[in-house]
Amino acid sequence: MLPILLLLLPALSPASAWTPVEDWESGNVTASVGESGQCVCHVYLPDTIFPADRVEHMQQVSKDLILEVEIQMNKMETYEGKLEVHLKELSDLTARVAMLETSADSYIKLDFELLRIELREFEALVTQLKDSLNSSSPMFDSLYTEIRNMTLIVNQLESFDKSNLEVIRIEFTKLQRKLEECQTEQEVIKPDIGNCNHTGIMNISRPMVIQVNADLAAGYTYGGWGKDSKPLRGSESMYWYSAYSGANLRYFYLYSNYENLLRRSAFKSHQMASGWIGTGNNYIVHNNAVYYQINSPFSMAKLNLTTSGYVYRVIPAASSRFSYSYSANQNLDFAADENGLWVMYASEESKGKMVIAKIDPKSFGIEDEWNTNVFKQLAGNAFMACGVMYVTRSVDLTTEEIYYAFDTRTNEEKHLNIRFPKFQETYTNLDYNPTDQKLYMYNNGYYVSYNVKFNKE
Ligand SMILES: *[C@@H]1O[C@H](CO)[C@@H](O)[C@H](O)[C@H]1NC(C)=O
Ligand SMILES: *[C@@H]1O[C@H](CO)[C@@H](O)[C@H](O)[C@H]1NC(C)=O
Ligand SMILES: *[C@@H]1O[C@H](CO)[C@@H](O)[C@H](O)[C@H]1NC(C)=O
Ligand SMILES: *[C@@H]1O[C@H](CO)[C@@H](O)[C@H](O)[C@H]1NC(C)=O
Ligand SMILES: *[C@@H]1O[C@H](CO)[C@@H](O)[C@H](O)[C@H]1NC(C)=O
Ligand SMILES: CC(=O)N[C@H]1CO[C@H](CO)[C@@H](O)[C@@H]1O
Repeated sequence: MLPILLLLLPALSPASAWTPVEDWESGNVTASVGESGQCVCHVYLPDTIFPADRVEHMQQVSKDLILEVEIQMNKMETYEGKLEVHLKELSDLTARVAMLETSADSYIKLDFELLRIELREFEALVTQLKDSLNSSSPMFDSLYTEIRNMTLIVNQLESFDKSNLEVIRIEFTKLQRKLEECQTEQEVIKPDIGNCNHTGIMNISRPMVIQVNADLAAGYTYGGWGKDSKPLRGSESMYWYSAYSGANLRYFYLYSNYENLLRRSAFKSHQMASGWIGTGNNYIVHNNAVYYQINSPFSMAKLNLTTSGYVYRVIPAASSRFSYSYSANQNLDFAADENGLWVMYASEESKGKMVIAKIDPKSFGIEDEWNTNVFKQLAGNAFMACGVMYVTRSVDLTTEEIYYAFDTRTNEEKHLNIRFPKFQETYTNLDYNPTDQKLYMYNNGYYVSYNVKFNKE
């Protein structure tokens, strides 16, 4: 398992919304809450010079590995179907524990080159993040220094003592868990889920950049990720992801929870059947079904993830001539909010202006439609929240703005300029999720999310 760095940026909510976090477990990974409410995590690396310390480290490592074995065993109970895979993991771990226990000098096989590549990626990620947000936050500086230091230490370790690398891996894992915890806490205290008693979006937080896509492919810039907007009971913590090197939907992955998303450990991967490959990347998951566009015939498609069955519905008026500005083929944009399921498109009749259509999930037909005055081709993307369509466009390489809103409840349109920073310039999927009031963006290969602040007046 390779370490995953997770960067948590300041949340929109004020500092008061955060509960201070105690020092982390053994103390070598600590997390604290910074001045502006952000999560600051520090990793202290072990001293690599004194072999005397090593014994102590080894004891800790053994404990951690035994803990891991326990975790693996719990997993086995939960995922009976994956028993075989976990048994293998378990025997690997057991072998490693046994090795550590019998000899402090034992060699633990780890791929230094991979670790170095991973560290270089982290460094590039932090640099990019820092540049794109033009931030002078001390959090970036300290992260940057820590990654640099870790790179140096990895280089030293390779020639010094390979077993210490395992300690670093564990430190990484702890850091990752700590950051996940910060994230979870933030989710737990999110107020007002499902409440539409407000006058619309007031502001969007800074982006939370989670990590590069699960295919680890920088070229997979066409995709999406997020959560089911109306999850089945028991699937509330499920995440989904799909991406490809072209504007197609070919594979779809489901993760039982956030941790497994980070570990790239999908519990289900679905290959789209022949004839049902999707186009554009404006798909969503709603009530355990994927809603997406197909081009033959040009129509809305639904993949029921429970049964793996497909159906489609043609929208006669919809045109395949109008796409959003960041990507071709994005003709049907699906969305789900507190009020249900939607699809946004443009038609010849509307002269390329966006039409909002409400989908009846039972019949998978259109039950109502609204014409708007916003040209689809000028928009970057669009999403629905509380029955209002919000449309985005680019301001510059690092800034996006919501510039238009159409309220289907009142038929009123509004011009807005709610600006928010982007991590990377382009994106192919942006959707609001009513279950956590977050925006999920697939930002040029990276998972990015935002908190949404509504105007309560
Ligand atoms: C970054 O911020 C500084 C002030 O904090 C400003 O002077 C500079 O122009 C900004 N750079 C960009 C590229 O926005
Ligand atoms: C990184 O290393 C430098 C010098 O080697 C040291 O001064 C600094 O405290 C280290 N920083 C962290 C965060 O470990
Ligand atoms: C909506 O919010 C306003 C002001 O916050 C409050 O006066 C009103 O009672 C609320 N209405 C409902 C239905 O909750
Ligand atoms: C809106 O959010 C941005 C971050 O995206 C933040 O810098 C700004 O202060 C916020 N504005 C208001 C009025 O809350
Ligand atoms: C998926 O199929 C199951 C079994 O037929 C059905 O109960 C469920 O409603 C379907 N889901 C959707 C979203 O169509
Ligand atoms: C609590 C704990 O394990 N602290 C250790 C952190 O790492 C240093 C060496 O870098 C040890 O001396 C501490 O005991």
